Amino acid sequence: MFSSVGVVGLGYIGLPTAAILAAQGLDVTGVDVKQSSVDAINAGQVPFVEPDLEAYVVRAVNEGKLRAQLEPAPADAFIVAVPTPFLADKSADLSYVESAARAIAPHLKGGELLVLESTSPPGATERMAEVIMESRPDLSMDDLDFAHCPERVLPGRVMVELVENDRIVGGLTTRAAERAAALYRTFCRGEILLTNAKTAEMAKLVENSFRDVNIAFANELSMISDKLGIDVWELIELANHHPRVNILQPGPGVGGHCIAVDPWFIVSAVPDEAKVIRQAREINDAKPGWVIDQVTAACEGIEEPTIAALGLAFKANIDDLRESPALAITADLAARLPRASVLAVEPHIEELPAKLAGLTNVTLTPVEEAVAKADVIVVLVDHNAFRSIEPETFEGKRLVDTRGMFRH
Ligand code: SAJ
Repeated sequence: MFSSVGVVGLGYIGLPTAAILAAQGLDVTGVDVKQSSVDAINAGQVPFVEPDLEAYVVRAVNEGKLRAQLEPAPADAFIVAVPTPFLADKSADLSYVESAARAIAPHLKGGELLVLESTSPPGATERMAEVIMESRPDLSMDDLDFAHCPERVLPGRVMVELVENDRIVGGLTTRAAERAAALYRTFCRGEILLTNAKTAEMAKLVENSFRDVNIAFANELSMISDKLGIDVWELIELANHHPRVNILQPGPGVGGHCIAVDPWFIVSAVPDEAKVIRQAREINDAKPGWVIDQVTAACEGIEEPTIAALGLAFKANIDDLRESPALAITADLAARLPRASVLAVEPHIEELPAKLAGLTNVTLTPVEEAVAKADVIVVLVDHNAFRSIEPETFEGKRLVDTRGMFRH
């Protein structure tokens, strides 16, 4: 079957996949364009935080089953796990996928399986095949197998979910899907579901769009409820007693690198049809602006307000600040209200991120001190660390609670 695999892109998904394949006894070549990542991995180090991953990498490297390098080497199968960001017009940037394909092409002999794992717009697997065929006119499509197998793991639980989650495998041909399923079966104990490549690409995008649309509904309800003078949290709690209703929670906007990005790939592929999906993105993207307006209004009449911003992460109980609406709101408030003093509270970090460090009116402050000093408190993340705050501490202060943590 497969005795060697090349994994291109050694990030949050590629490195764990490479390490778990190596643990099954396969010879794995990990490829990354970043020399520092290559060096770190060959020294048994992991350049980011992920529980248990380092132990896998150390073992694989020591046993000679995993080595990292800048260029691909011949292998029975290749997995491409490179970033797919979006461009200014919100369409997917496939340039990393294309350059990975060009790097792999010279090493193909015929008979290889090529899997795209990166979250991709419909048609991306076909595009990857096209790029390979352009580089290797001596090979035909029948000589190679192309499939898409989207990742679905949750950061922080990657090594567990890689093994336990069900996987969708979509082939450009049935043979490709079956071969890709055989490769993933070496380590995956979940169900492996076979389909075509385009459906697999869409399945991943649809999962995250489903969540985005439902969060947008909750966010819209929070703005409607504010106008009508009712408590949105109570409203949702009551409505959710219906056996077929399950409304999500409003917040300051949608962050992270998946849910706020993936729906755009659908919108840019089918702009005329993807109306709800686009509208949901727009509602969620507009929510931080609404929160900023609420905090600005709460500061009215106070000449030099002290604002406590509780939470900077993109969701509760993590330290990940990427695409965080809480971080964007805090930065915008500090810029919009230069006479205000903004006390940023984030128990999971030790120093302010670059986006805030350059602002003279923002200081990273412990929660008790920030709440005690503040005129206005804005709750941006529902970290467990904030649950111990006594509601009496808020007396005499103005509160904008985007997470509904302190409603009573
Ligand atoms: N959020 C709300 N209200 C809610 C739920 C979430 O405002 O009721 C906000 C969060 O605060 C956060 C954002 O949405 O800012 C996204 O958080 P999340 O927990 O919904 O999702 P992610 O981005 O951590 O992970 C998602 C997951 N996808 C789904 O649940 C369909 C995860 O399983 C995927 O693996 C991941 O995207 C991915 O990599 O695509």
